[in-house]
Amino acid sequence: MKRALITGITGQDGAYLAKFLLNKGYKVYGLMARRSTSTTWRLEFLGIENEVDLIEGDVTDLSSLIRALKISEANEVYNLAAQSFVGTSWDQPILTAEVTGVGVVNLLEAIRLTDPSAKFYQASTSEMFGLIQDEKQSESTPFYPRSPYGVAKLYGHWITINYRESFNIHASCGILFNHESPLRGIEFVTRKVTDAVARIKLGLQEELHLGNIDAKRDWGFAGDYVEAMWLMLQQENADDYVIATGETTTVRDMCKIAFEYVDLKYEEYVVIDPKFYRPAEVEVLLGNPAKAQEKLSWKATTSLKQLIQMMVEADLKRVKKEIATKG
Ligand code: NAP
Ligand code: G4F
Repeated sequence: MKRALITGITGQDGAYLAKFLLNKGYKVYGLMARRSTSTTWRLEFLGIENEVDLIEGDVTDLSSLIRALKISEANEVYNLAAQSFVGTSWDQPILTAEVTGVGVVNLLEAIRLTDPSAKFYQASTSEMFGLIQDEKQSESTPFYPRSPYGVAKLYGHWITINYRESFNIHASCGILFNHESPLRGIEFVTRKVTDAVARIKLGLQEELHLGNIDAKRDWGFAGDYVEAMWLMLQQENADDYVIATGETTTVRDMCKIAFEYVDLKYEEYVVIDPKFYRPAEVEVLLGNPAKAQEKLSWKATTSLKQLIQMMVEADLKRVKKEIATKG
């Protein structure tokens, strides 16, 4: 039986990846950071909270990573842990550097010290392209990060490549473009919108305050994207891949899709609030997933419309439940 260790298992991707690997017959371990309240709601949503083994640890604590690797004896290690919200990275740049950047070398060192034959996946990001240097970003597009988060991720990206080249570790980076789902954190724009749409439709909210709605993103479904992570670790040689849909849409048009699904007009509810503008913006992202398609036979299968509808449906269900519970 193959054994996997997932850092960030309580996050959106961690939960979907855990479910995907369980379905493939893996024994799944997850590194879980200690928090004062429970963080397992996503694992519960997918019905797998009792099927994964959770090990307490933190990517900033090397000893806990060594312990987690020894307990799990993982053949595959997926590093999904991060301070992943771009907005917060300007308020907590040092924490972001320590968790999202240095956390990566901690885990690589732990692998080097325990079992260098373990395969490693690093969650790199399209945010590294930032101020884009090519209209369609591919593996050869130069990076130009625009946030402390993007800068920290760039360190994680290059240190992963460096450990592959220095120590022959099977270490791959997935340069994933934005991917969303009903399990997306509420602070990210898609989920903020779909949650607001549900609340407005059910009479609990009147307005939705947003920042730069002219920004464009290449949005896919997280459930599709975790398969690409796994595929990378099944290749004979480690490599880096862009994972994207190849289509880009403005935040404005994404809002339109969400509001129209419940027969509302976004223009009547969205209020532009400079509070949500960023000190430096990534105006547009558009990925070229040709290499993943050719080498991994991977392709995004969920359209933005299907994705947003799935998210609105899930939020309508949640809000209705909330109303019923409150009486
Ligand atoms: P997410 O929902 O924010 O999950 C992040 C996970 O990291 C959570 O489980 C969190 O634990 C954990 N974590 C945070 N700090 C930690 C620490 N110090 N030690 C151990 N664990 C820690 O993020 P996601 O959307 O699933 O993304 C997964 C990864 O892919 C992240 O690295 C993200 O930066 C990257 N990425 C995401 C996207 C995207 O569009 N979703 C695109 C490209 C790359 P708690 O639950 O305790 O907070
Ligand atoms: O949903 P977002 O916060 O995602 P962002 O910044 O693109 O980052 C996400 O994707 C990255 C991959 O490219 C990941 F690496 C990262 O971890 C994260 O998952 O914002 C998307 C866009 C931005 O341009 C933002 O300025 O939406 C714009 N936006 C406009 N109003 C807003 C809002 N974003 C948020 N979060 N909240 C708003 O009110």
